[in-house]
Amino acid sequence: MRFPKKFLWGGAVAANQCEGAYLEDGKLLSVPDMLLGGDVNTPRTFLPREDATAFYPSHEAVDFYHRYKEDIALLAGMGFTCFRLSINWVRIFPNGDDEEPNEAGLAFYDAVFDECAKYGIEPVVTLCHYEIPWSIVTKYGGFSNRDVVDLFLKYARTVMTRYKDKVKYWLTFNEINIPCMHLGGLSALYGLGVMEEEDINSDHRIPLTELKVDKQRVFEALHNEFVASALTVKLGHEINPDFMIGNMIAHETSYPLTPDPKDVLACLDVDNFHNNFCGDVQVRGEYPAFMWRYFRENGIDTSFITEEDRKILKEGTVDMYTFSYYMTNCVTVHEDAEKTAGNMTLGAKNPYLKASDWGWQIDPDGLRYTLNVLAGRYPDTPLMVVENGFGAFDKVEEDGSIHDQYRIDYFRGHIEAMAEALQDGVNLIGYTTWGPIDLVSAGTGQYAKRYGFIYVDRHDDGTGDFSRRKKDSYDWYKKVIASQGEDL
Ligand code: BGP
Repeated sequence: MRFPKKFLWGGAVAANQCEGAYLEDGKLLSVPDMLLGGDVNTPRTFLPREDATAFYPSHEAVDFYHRYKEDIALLAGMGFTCFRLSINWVRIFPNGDDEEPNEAGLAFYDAVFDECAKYGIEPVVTLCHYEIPWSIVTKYGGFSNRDVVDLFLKYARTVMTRYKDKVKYWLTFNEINIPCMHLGGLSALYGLGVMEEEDINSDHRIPLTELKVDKQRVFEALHNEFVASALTVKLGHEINPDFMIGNMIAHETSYPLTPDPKDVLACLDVDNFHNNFCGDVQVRGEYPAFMWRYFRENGIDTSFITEEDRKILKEGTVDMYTFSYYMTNCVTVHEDAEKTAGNMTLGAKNPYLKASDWGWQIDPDGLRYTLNVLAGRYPDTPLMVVENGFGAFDKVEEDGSIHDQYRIDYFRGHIEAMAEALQDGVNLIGYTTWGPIDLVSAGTGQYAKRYGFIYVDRHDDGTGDFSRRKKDSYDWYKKVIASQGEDL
């Protein structure tokens, strides 16, 4: 058998990208609800005040909120043994600081988890997949305010207690390292809920790439998230010692573009700053040495990293390292190198790789490499790939079929790479593809960038009836799961 018997097979979504129902049953606004959709070349835009005529993709998304039964049945049809989804913090604490949780929100996730249980699907729950309550941004200044750590813990305690017998796998913050990959506004706002007053109160649309951001504040906010994550791990184990609680890193694997030692060193720096910084804090429980150098050289005042917090980080290390993997990038000091569009950042173009329509370079071998590197760095920590997928324009044929061979090819390569990594001895416990059902893209806000095995009839011009249909990749993934990765 190529994959272990207990290997978790499934897919991953985020509440803000699939649920819709953005003001139903007591829910209030979260960060993504304030963002307009962009297109292939235009990033999402922040709009300070709601505009009824504007298109906010998360407001309806793909209507999972009302269609979760149909959707989970479709996922079960592929043989999923796990399903990664996030709890939308604002459904539970609509203002972020409410005294009591919102029962309607809690009841919704009870129903979702019960539906999963019906099919023997293990939920893998992200506590915060960019869904920071909007009032936490405006009233508290996001995670740069230490009080928000307590608000998050109250939320974590509420849901972990409520679902302690329904959910075993938990992830604290989605892609906690994105503020390091891109020190600009999108990641500070998405990841940390940090935005300057002036931008919050502006009266015009602001492209996310243009949001102002103060570096010192970003590192303080990120530190508070580390502390919140570590305290959540501790708390979770008190609630149920069987919980497996992980971090979640947007793993940006990089290669030096040339054998120039300067490129090799530049690549080392990128790897350390983008990946290993957050990984080390959450797996090893301490800030790595290279970060102290970075802080020193960049004039960051580190007095916010107190002795007490360092103890908390040590006591709250994660049970598993989970990560997203879509592409790889090259790093070079040579300025004439051709650039490519990375997930959140710009890298140099790898001449050996093809790219998606969004410029994401496809690299299955890089996944085997990444898994081996991570297993070497964190030998005692199980790994899980919790996002991997191919965003593409899909075409519905006249007879309703969708021939997404490119997606099958992408997954085949990456599953092959995981099988190889298992042979290498890597402790890999599961795999969830990104967006098993089409949803709204996080980076562009588009419906057109589709990831699913299941197509959703919904488009960026607001048309479509939300109906679902299977793509060719649906039966293919079903076969892969049924054969434990044997039949690719
Ligand atoms: C990751 C996010 C997801 C998801 C994915 C694909 O960064 O965790 O939320 O959206 O990327 O990105 P995009 O939607 O921009 O194609």
